Amino acid sequence: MKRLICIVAAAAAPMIAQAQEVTLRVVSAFPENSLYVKRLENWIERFNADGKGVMQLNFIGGPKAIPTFEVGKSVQGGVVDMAMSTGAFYTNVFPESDALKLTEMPVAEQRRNGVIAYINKVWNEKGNMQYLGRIVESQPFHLYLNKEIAKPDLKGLKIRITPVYRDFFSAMGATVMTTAPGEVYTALERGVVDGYGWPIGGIFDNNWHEKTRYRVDPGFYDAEVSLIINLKKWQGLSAKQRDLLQRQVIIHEGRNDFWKIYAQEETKRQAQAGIKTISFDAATTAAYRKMAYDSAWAGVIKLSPQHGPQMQKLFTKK
Ligand code: 173
Repeated sequence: MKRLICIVAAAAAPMIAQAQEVTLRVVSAFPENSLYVKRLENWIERFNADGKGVMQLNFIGGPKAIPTFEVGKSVQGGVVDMAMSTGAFYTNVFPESDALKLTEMPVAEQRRNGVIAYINKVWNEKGNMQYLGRIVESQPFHLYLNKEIAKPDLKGLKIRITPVYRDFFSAMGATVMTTAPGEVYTALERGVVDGYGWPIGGIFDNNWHEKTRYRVDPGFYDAEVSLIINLKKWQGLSAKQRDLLQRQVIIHEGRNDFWKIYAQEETKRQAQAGIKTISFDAATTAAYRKMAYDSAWAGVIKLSPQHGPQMQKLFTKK
C-alpha cells in the first residue's frame, strides 16, 4: 500500500509542476522584421530558458497576426495576453496612452519617483491592462521629408503620422494621414505622402531610406515602446509568476543604454545613405521644440482633463 502511494505521488509530481506552468500569448504591434521585434524575440528566448516550469511566452507574431491599431484592444479584451506596442497605437482604448512619449526622465527613474505607479493606476482603470515596462528609450522622434523646407512650415505638405505627431505637425500646417508602420513604404513609393514621423532609429528596417531625402533636426519627445499585459491575466498569475515576469522586464529595461548607441549609429548611417539634415537657427530651433511640447500637452489635456495635468506635472523635468 505504502509503495503504491509512493508510485502515485512520483507520477503526479511532474503533472502538478506542469499544471503550474503558464504560457502567455504575446504579439507585437510593430512589423515582424523590425529591430524592436528582433530584440523582443531574443528576450523571449532567454525568458523561456529561465522560466521553465513557471512561465513561458509564446510569440504569435506582428501585425499580420493582429493589426497594429487593434493590438491594444486585443490586450484590453484578453484576446491575447501580452503585447509589445506603443501608447500611440492604442489611443482607441484610452487617450492618455499617447502621453508616454512626453516623459522627460529615464524609466529607471520613473520607477523610483512614482511615475510608473501613476501610469499603472491609469492603465489598470482605463485600459484593463498592466504596464510592465519600457523597453525602448533614448530614441527621439524626427520629421523626415522628401521636400526641402526653410522654416518649420508644413503648409501644402502631406505627412504620414500616428497620434504621436498629430498635434505638432498639424500646428505647423501639415495635412496629416495616419498609417501603421507597415504602410509607410508604399505611401512614400506612391508619393501619397511628402514625409513621415519616425524615431531616429529604424528607417532602414523596411527600406524607407530609399524614399527619404531629408531629416529635420532636432528630434523631439522620446519613442516609447513597451510591454503590456491584460489586467485579469496579470492578477490571475501566482506571486512567483508575476515576480518572474516583472523581474525579467526590469532586467531588459536595464539594457536600454543600447538605444543611445543605436541612435548615434543610425544618425551616421542616414548621412551615409545620402539623407541630408535640415536644421534651423537657434531661435527657430527653440521655438520648434517648444511648439512640439506645447501642442502635444495641450492635446493630452484636452483629451484627458482628468489625468492630463497630473501627467504633465509628473513627466516634465523639474
Ligand atoms: O511613428 C510611429 O509609428 C510611432 O508612433 C512610433 C512610436 C514608437 C516607436 C516607433 C514609432
